[in-house]
Amino acid sequence: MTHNLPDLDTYQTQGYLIARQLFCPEAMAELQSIVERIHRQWAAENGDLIRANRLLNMHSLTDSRYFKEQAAERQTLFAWITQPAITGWLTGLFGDELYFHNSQLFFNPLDREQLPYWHRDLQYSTVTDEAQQSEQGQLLALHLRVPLLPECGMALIPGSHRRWDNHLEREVRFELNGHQKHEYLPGSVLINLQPGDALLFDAQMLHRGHYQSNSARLAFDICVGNYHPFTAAFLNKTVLPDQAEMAQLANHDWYRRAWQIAESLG
Ligand SMILES: O=C(O)CCC(=O)C(=O)O
Repeated sequence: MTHNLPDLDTYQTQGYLIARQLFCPEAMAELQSIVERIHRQWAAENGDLIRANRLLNMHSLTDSRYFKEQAAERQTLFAWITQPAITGWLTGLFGDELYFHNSQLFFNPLDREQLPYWHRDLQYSTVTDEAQQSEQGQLLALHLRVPLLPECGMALIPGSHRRWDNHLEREVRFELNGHQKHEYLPGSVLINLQPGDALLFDAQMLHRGHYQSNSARLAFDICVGNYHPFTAAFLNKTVLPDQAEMAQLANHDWYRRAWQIAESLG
């Protein structure tokens, strides 16, 4: 497939890009069968945690714990993540310092009344809001969302990757002065995606899920970025291919860089 992929200028203005039908149905079917199996295993092992914490996502889908009897599937998933349609596009946009950081899967909460919440991803880490704000220009933390089902599942505030919150956004995000974190925020856009599409967005822009108009949701997010101590601290070696797996990959640059970062952190 040849594509006119959205460009860096648009990304720099909006903080997100949509590539329509980047993946063919066969590629989507291959991803779907692996991801759904991992999700079933995780859900079967974590029922209490899912209910207690009202979870709407899981992470680390490439962890070897999901492939004890499916070694070939792990190889397929690593190759899927670094297929040329993805690495070619992202390297063209951001250069060749990118590394694979992790993956996540987003689904609907069990409680269909549960409301989504505006956030910037590092908000739920130990990095202070002030530190995040001052490093905003240095951070490149990206999600490449690959929906397995049609979804109208993500709200974003275009341009919020280049600035910090205005007064209302801050009050909503931190639930100050009677505001709630799910409230409508002016300027937000709701993103419609079909299987085969890809949504690239800055993890530090203002965003929230959108659950209620999707009867089901299953969105696989590939997390990549450039090295920064705030995000690299969360890199876990268990999600990376081992040396034998790396040797079989046509393109292992993102994983090699991840290993270099992980080893440098000890
Ligand atoms: O899709 C969702 O439910 C929310 C996604 C999100 O918050 C994220 O990707 O960080």
